[in-house]
Amino acid sequence: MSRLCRESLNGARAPKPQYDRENAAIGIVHLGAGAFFKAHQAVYTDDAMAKSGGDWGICAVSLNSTRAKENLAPQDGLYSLKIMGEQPEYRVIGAVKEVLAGITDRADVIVRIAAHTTRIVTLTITEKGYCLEGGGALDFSHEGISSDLLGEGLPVTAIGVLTAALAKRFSSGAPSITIISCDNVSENGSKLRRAILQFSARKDAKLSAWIEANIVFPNTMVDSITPASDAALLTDVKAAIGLTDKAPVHRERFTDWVIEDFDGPRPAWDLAGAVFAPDVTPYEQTKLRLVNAPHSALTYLGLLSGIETVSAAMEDAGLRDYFYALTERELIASLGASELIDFPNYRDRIGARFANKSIRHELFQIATDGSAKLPQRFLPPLEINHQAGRSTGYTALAIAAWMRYVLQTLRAGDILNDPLRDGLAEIAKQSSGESGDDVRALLGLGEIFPQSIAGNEALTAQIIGAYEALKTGGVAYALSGLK
Ligand code: CS2
Repeated sequence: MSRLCRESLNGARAPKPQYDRENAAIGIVHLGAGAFFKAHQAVYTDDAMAKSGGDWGICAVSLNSTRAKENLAPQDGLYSLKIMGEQPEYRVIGAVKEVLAGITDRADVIVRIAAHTTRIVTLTITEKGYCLEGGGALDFSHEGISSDLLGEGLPVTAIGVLTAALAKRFSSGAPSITIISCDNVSENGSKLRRAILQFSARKDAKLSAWIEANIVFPNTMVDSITPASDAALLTDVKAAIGLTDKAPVHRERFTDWVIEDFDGPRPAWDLAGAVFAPDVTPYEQTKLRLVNAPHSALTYLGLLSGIETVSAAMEDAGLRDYFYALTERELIASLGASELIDFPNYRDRIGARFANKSIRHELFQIATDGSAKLPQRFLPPLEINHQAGRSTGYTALAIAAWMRYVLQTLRAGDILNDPLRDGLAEIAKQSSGESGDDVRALLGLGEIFPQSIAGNEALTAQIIGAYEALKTGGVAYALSGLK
C-alpha cells in the first residue's frame, strides 16, 4: 500500500487540507513535535488556514529525537488525525511543512527561527524542558543550561536554542516574533520569558534588554486528551484512509485552547475555536487543578491497584468516588469563587471525559516525569487548603501514592521515566523503607517540595499516614481512611 505523502494525498479516503497547502509558506516554528502538538496546535492551524489562509505553515522540530523527522519527512509533513469516539473520524492534517531534528539539524533550527518570515514560535517541550528550579526560576545548575551558557558548540536546550535564534533576529533587525508556550505549566509564558531573560542576561545584556522590550510570551491553557500513538492506531488509519501512515495521532473530540491576547500576526486560530483572553490565569489554574491534578492522582492510585487506563480507573467505584471527592472538597475548594467558570459543571465534564471507554489512555503515560508534574498539580491546592484550614487529606493521599509508586518501582528494578530518576533511585536505595523515612527523604528533594511543605509537620504527618496506609493495607484501605 502506498505511503501518505504529497503525491498520494489525493487518494486518501479522508478529508484533506482545505487550503492551498503547496503555496502556504512557513510562518511558525514549533519546538516539541510530539503527539500533543500534532493533535492540537497543528490542527488549529490547519483549520485556521482553511478559514482564512495565510502563510502559517509549520516547521516542526523535535529537539532530542530524530523520530518525528524519520516518520514525517517521508510523508512531506502529512499525517492523519483520528478523533476517538464510538464513531471515529479521520482527517489528514497538512499544517506541518517542514520537519527538523535538533540532534542533526540544530543550526537549521536556529536559522529557521531567526528567519524574517517566522513570526511565531510555539512550544510543547514538557515541564522538564523549561529547566526551572522549584521556585520557577531558571536552574543554572542544569547540565544543559550550564553547557549552553559556556557556549561551546550549538545550544542543546530549548532556552539556549531560542536565545541563540533571538540573538540572530536582534542583529539582523528581524520583525517581532511571539513565543507561545503550550505546556501544562502554570504561567507557562511568564516562566519561559523569565528563563530566557535570565539566560540571555548572562550571555549579553543588550540582547536581554532587547528581548525584554520586544518579545511577547503569552500565557496559554491547552487541553485535549491525547494518548500516545500505538500500533493499533497505525492499523486503524491504514484501513480507514487506504494509505500507510507512520505518523498518525489520535485524541478525544474535546479540545480547548485559551491564549493570552497579544499584538502581532497570527493564524486565525480564533476562527478555529481558540479563545484570545486578556488573562489566562483562571482557565489555566482550573485546567491544571481539575484535569491534570486528578489525572495524576488517579494514575498513581490506579497503578498501585494494578489498573492500566484512566477509563478503567473511573470504573473502579473507590477511585471514582475519590475523583469526585478530591475535586469537590479540595481542588474546586482551592480555586475560590469564579464568575467565569462553573466549576462543578466543568468537573462533571472532566469526569465524563476520563470515563470515555473509546479512549485507551495509559496511566503509565501520565506517570511519566512525575517529579516535574507534581509541583504544578498537587502542591498549590495542598498549600492553599492547608492555610485556609480546609481538608487536605485527598491531595496528601495523591502525593503519598506518587511516593509509593516511585519507590516501589525503583526498588523492584522497574522502569521509571523521570528527570530526577537518579536522585529518586538513591533515596530508594538509602532509605530504610520505613514510612516516615521514605516520606521525609522524598520531601527533602528541594527541586519538588518547597520548605513551606517539607518543613510543615502537620502536612508531613498526613503524607506519612497516607503512605503507611497504602503500604500496609493497599489502595482500598487508604481510601477508606479518608474523611
Ligand atoms: C496528562 C496530560 O500526561 C499527562 O500528564 O495529564 O497530558 C493531559 O492528558 C492533557 O493535559 C489533557 O489536556
